[in-house]
Amino acid sequence: METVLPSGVAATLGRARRVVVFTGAGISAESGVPTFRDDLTGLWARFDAEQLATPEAFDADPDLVWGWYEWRRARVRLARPNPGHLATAAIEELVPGSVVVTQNVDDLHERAGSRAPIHLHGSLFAPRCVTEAGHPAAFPDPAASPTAAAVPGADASAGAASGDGEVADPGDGERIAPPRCARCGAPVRPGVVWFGEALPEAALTAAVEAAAACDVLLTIGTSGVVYPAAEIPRVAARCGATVVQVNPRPTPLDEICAVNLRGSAAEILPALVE
Ligand code: BJW
Repeated sequence: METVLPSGVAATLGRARRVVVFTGAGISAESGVPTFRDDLTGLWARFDAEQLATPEAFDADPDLVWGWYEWRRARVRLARPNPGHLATAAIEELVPGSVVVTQNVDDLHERAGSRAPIHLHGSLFAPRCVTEAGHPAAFPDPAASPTAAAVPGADASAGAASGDGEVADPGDGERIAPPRCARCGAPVRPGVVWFGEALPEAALTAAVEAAAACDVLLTIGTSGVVYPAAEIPRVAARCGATVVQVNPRPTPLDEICAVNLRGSAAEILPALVE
């Protein structure tokens, strides 16, 4: 494959009318949010995400799973958008027909200024009760708002790489009992999509439609192994879009990408919008 520099991709972006920026955990890594499959420190060293991120795990040990999500939510609140998130928002400014599709459950795209990112796997900030009605639940603590304004120390414009707060080491697996739904008394669960659960239909449909209609899809910081999300770049490629990947390591998506930029999102994405 010919070597394409970020400047070549920048020119392609400059000509594009519709861009999809498809992101995974890697884009938030430099904000201090651990990825799922390549971080052998902290939380992920002790717990297997593919075991804990399941309805079965919550049924078996709700306090362990709720405690794990509370730790993650606290960590995200202290994190700040990094230059990769900010460059993603800049791409939306550059190409008005852009759509951000994220697998991430953090709110760093929003805090970086992205308009309405499509969250395929839900949000850490949208707990709901476990019943079919899924009543939205309040956060257990009033300070836990997802918005930048409510996040102490969060300053999207600064683009700092990581937050400056301390979050207790998660390795202890602190158990926290999930709160009860104010409306029906059922336990509250995290508002995320666990393995074996359907993705939110409207989000998935919007993501597939955007991928099918775009000229360029950037796939950023995802291992590309979790379906159906991993179909999104493949849909774009099948429909004739130029697919560009930003990732320090190879992934199964390499084969469908016209360009593979090996490196970190926080370093490479800003170079695409300079
Ligand atoms: C950097 C970087 C830096 C590092 N810069 N890059 C087809 C085939 C096989 C299996 C399936 C299939 N279809 C469905 C399945 C089953 C399953 C699945 O995909 N399993 C596979 C793992 C085998 N899928 C499901 O169960 C889905 N549901 C479903 O299919 O339902 C069917 C159904 C229909 C109707 C009714 C009922 C059911 C649901 C999937 C839900 C995934 N949920 C999670 C957890 C969310 C909540 C939480 O956060 O706890 O989502 S799992 C986890 O993986 C999370 C992520 O969004 C997702 C993807 O991970 P991601 O973002 O790619 O992170 P990593 O860590 O894997 O990769 C990070 C990358 O960044 C690496 O490549 C690094 O190199 C890179 N990186 N630093 C740039 N600085």
